[in-house]
Amino acid sequence: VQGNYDYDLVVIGGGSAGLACAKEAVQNGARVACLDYVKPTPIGTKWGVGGTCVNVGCIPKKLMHQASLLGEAVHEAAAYGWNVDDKIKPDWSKLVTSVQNHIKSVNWVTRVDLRDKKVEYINGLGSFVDPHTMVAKLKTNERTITAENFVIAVGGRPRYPDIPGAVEYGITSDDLFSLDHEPGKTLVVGAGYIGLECAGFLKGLGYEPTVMVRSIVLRGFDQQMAELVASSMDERGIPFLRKTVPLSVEKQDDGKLLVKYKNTETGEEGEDTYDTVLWAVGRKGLVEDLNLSNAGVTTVKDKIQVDTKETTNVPNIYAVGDIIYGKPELTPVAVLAGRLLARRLYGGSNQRMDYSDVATTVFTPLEYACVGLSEEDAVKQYGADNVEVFHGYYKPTEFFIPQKSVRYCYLKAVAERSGDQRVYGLHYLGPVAGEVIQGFAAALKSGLTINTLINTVGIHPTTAEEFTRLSITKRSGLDPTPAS
Ligand code: FAD
Ligand code: NA7
Repeated sequence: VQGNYDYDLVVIGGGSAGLACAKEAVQNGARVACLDYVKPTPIGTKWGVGGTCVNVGCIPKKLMHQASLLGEAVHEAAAYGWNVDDKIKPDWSKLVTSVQNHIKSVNWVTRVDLRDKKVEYINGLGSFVDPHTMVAKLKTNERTITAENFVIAVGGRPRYPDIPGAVEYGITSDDLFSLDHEPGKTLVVGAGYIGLECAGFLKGLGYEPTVMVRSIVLRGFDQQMAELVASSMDERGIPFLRKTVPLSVEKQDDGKLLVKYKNTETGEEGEDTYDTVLWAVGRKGLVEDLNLSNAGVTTVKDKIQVDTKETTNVPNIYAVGDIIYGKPELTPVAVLAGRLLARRLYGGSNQRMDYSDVATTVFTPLEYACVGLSEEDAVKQYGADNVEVFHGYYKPTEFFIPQKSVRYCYLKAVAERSGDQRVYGLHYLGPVAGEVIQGFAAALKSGLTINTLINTVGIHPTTAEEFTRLSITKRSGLDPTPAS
């Protein structure tokens, strides 16, 4: 297999997908190099190996979310009898330092792991010369590398809107987790999960976020659940500017940012000043630097289309992770797809990645997790007459003493209406949502039915047990609020 190439496999991108693929390929006997290169953001933020998840994604996000939940918990603790100062304030720079120290330790462990596993790590920006040749731009020079196979795992980076002042004065999630000053009053533009999560923890940390929503909240998610997430945030004092787009950002003499915006329905214009403007308007795939045309790889917008074996239109070039077109952009998806690809290439496996029924969580102050189909997708796929939705509001026991709002604690199971009542989708809004849904995801993949669900004995008192108590259907019109 080794032929005349420098490597059997070169992986471009040392993030969730690339690292998993490179390590697995080496374990299956391949000679592998992994390129990773991070271009600094417009304000100069940069980071080490490991990709988005570790450096500017899941990990720092979850830590800041946790910091925000802890603040909430301290306030609740008083109601539970703890003598705590209710004027507690977070120290942003301490938080950032702790988060960044953790990230640096993960970067270090990643480098050591690559060395131990004998993956050659090249800190260079890769671009194709032909289907078997790549040039890596290193700090001071260039290196030409040849390989039998290439895996493109370059991921994506946040977009900036095309309006005056966006790049000069705005930041993105790439900057937020290492910001050297308090964000203060923040305009979060974009209502995808990243925008909502950032707004959520900023509020919990005592800042004043506002979310600007162009059209709908959490596109792609179940819209009833999405609106409940938004309402629960609104109730916590996070305003939503609906049907609004930004027009420009200017820096005033006092250093504050003047944002002009427009309501897309009424045409009415408005403005306000903020300390920080955070763009969370989606992400673009990093295809530009790859010179894909030299290798003959075609793109769809800024993504790469692959077949069910993650092969691009060029037979020796594959793609995995966020860069592929039309698949969930999530770390565990990237990791598993990368690993399975390496096993197929070098381990004699035939197993393909199953991108369906991937569970996910939105880490807003009240978390939302789901697996399977949204209600609207189930209706689209099977027809309204063939779908039964079981739902209920519930009251987490631990919410009572601190008198937390139980208004938005809600869950539903979207199922087949007749027959075995196979469950198509589960949706949960409440505490520790990811922990609640993860196990149900395995059940759903194993063909969970409503009958099995309601005959499962719950763990009391938990919120997850509410799934075993679902009895009210939407179709019945009965009130899904609990009596007490
Ligand atoms: P990446 O991790 O982005 O890695 C790609 C790497 O390739 C990067 O280091 C990049 O700089 C490098 N690269 C790019 N071009 C080149 C080149 N030409 N040469 C060399 N190197 C190159 N997912 C979850 O599952 N759960 C979450 O809670 C979650 N939260 C998130 C929160 C935020 C704020 C963000 C931004 C993302 C979040 N994600 C989450 C998504 C998750 O981070 C991504 O799905 C995952 O990182 C994708 O992995 P990847 O390997 O495809 O790409
Ligand atoms: P998403 O989920 O793509 O959401 C982007 C949000 O930003 C969404 O609400 C968009 O509204 C909004 N948007 C997009 N462009 C603009 C402009 N120009 N002005 C105002 N608002 C805008 O991105 P995330 O950053 O949350 O997540 C990134 C990816 O990670 C996502 O694809 C996930 O799959 C994983 P819209 O609904 O389009 O009107």
